[in-house]
Amino acid sequence: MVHALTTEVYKTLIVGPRNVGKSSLVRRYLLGRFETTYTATVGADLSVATFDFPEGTIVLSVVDLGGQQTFAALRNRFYQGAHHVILVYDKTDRSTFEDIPKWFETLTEGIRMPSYIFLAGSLVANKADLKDASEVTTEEGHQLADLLSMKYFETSAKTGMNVGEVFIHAATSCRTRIKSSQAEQSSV
Ligand SMILES: Nc1nc2c(ncn2[C@@H]2O[C@H](COP(=O)(O)OP(=O)(O)OP(=O)(O)O)[C@@H](O)[C@H]2O)c(=O)[nH]1
Ligand SMILES: [Mg+2]
Repeated sequence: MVHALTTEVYKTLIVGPRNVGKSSLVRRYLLGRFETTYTATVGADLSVATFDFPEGTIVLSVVDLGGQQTFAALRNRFYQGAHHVILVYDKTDRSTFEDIPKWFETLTEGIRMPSYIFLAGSLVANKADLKDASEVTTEEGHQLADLLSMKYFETSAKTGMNVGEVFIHAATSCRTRIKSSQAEQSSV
């Protein structure tokens, strides 16, 4: 039997405009179900995902932030110290895609990472199951992700498409980013 050698704890934020499906992605990943009715997240919902890798366990604390404008000040209080962000837009609502650079800017200011660590993140185009309603192309999504140095995913909280991949990437990228920046630090 293989015992985990280490347990590392990281914090990821799931952020983006209201109604894009952030809570639905978390619910799909952690509970394996989907709800069609929209219940806005009031403030923040906190949950934990655990990953057992051969190298050890990663505990990811997931901070799901309500996207409504009224929560802007409150959201800022959760940003600091995050290791990773999952930035979500709705592929069927172009205005949410156009808002992403503004969200990214607010996040990078709010997180206040030490200068030697880059913000690791993913750009997620959700509601990809609604193919006929798509208002943003895959190519546009990729281009924006490249511009922001984020990894691009197309997901559906409804079908579960790519949802596991997003959270596993969050866990593993926290580890590799932190490890490589520590190595760089110690080699200076
Ligand atoms: N078809 C489809 N609908 C989705 C998907 N993800 C979420 N929805 C629907 O979109 C609506 C909003 O989902 P939420 O997960 O509450 O959105 P949110 O981003 O958490 O919203 P706030 O908490 O207000 O920021 C709900 O009615 C969901 O059922 C998806 O992948 N496909
Ligand atoms: Mg929500």
